[in-house]
Amino acid sequence: MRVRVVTLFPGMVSAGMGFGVCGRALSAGIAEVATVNPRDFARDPHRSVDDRPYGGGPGMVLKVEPWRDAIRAARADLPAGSRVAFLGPQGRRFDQAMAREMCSWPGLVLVSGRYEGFDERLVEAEADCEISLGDFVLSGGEVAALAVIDAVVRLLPGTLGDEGSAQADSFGGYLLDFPHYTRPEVLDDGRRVPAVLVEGNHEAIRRWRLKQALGRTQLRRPDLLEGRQLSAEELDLLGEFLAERGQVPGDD
Ligand code: 9D3
Repeated sequence: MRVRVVTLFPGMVSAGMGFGVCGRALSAGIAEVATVNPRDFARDPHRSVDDRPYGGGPGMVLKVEPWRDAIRAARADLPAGSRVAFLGPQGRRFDQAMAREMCSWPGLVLVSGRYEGFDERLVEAEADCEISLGDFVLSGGEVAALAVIDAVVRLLPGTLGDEGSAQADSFGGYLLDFPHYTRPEVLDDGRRVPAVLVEGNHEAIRRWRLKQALGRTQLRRPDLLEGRQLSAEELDLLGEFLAERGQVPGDD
């Protein structure tokens, strides 16, 4: 997969690449990430990429021409069927389903804004989609671009070992993870690893993990369970989990 990030701060993007699974995919040639700087497409003597907002108000608005030319240059470098995604707080909330869809695109242009955002006509003319990471305020799109790249690249075939892909799919991917433990079995403060994990009964361990995953999901992210049809075993385990805590679904 080929990715271009259009940004005024290319160093922020390159500094975040090249580590871990993402870094390995880049050096293995599974993904390729480059930056395009709209500053290089500014034509005026001051090389301006932003200007004052029509209608007044604070801050600056990103100008159409240098951004449009940078996006078109990025796009020209990618295969047909590539998409342009703008990053911004008005976008659709990014999720795993979007990451899975994006990893089937041959190329991706991520447009990272700064200041008050883009001239709306640029978005109308150039965007195939708009992505937000959620309801919080970033100072620009670069960190969001890194998050999207990380989520997409780790799904590309050949990027993860068997270990990773198996783990990603534990319990179908619709539950929060179960808690994990490693040595030592007893900490200085006396807290122990749950006995079932030490005893080694694989069926008991599977049921304990599924129960923890269900219980934590119900308590922390009930939205993930809404509209999910739980199996008889899952309902039993969730019931046990909540009973042990003296809680019933919908209690909090
Ligand atoms: C202080 C300016 N805000 C007025 C209410 C609007 C605003 C403009 C530009 C807020 C943030 C930004 C910069 N944000 C991003 O580029 C961004 C972002 C985000 O802020 N939150 C969640 N996801 C994303 S993706 C890109």
